[in-house]
Amino acid sequence: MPDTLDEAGLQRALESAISQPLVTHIYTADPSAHVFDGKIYIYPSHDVEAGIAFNDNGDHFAMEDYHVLSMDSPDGEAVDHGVALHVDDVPWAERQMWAPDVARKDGKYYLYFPAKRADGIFRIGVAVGGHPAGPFTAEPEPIEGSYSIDPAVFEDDGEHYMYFGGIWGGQLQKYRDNRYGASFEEPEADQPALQPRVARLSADMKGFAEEPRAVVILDEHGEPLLAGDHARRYFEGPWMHKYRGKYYFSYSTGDTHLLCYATGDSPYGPFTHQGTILTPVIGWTTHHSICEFEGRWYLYYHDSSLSKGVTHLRSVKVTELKYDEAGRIVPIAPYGA
Ligand code: FUB
Repeated sequence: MPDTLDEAGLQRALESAISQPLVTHIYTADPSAHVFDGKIYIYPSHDVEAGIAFNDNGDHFAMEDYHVLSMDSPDGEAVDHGVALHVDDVPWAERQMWAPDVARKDGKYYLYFPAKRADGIFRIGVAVGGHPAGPFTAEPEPIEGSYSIDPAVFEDDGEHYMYFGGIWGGQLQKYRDNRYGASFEEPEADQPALQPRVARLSADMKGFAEEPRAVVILDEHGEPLLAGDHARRYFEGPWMHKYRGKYYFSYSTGDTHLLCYATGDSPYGPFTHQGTILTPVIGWTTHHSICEFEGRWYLYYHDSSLSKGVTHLRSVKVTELKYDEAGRIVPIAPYGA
């Protein structure tokens, strides 16, 4: 359900929505949810109207700062803790503070965020704070070796892994073997799709401990998904969680507007595509996180229902996520079956 609904279709979708925005006083998107000390903290993008026309480069996503939300439970009230980091306080960044994430280590909180430098290239930065709601102080330089967008950090056995990357406006197609090439583009449809990246973080959480590796997503025959397989190939918005000992890598398919997932036996993959988590929402983008709270699982996601379909003015929502006996995620239809 991209942003092509007529007024009647929009109205029907709004009335059948399975959940409501967590907050309505600001627009929020790209929610990364974590439980710290029994409380849920949500790290969203903060959408704003900058008056820039829609384009495939994503220039209309002109966000300038981050707000942190917290909730005592998934059906509780969401509290906005105010500005946690502003682009003016990031020495290397000029604009477009896109989807962030946070990790905790040794009592400190690390906010990871993509932003564009003055030359228009996305890099990923880190800012450090003493409280999950911030404020955060940015490091003077972006993470060495980082590129593209959508960092998502996952802790496993005391190590932290950052997944990242997004195509089109997210610039992932401009990189091969971690090197930028102005002439690089998406592969042809019959070639393997572009792959997200993963890198283990250094002990101080401020850098990569290794060169980023490609995250391979396989089809049911054990072959890498192809670039032309738009309903299954990776586009942006990675997330990792672990359920019953398996690693679940989930992501957005971008131009086919699905959240889907693939499973594997290691945080590095490979992962085998399994199916859909969330069918299309109102608005072009779809982006999520998955977190466990008191033994139940929740999907944090966004749509553009509050703005009546304006694709860069989105609102974060939450709904319960269920698995079947075999560990398959039960697909969710955001506006009912
Ligand atoms: O919010 C800006 C971009 O839109 C994010 O980085 C993408 O994942 C998409 O949701």
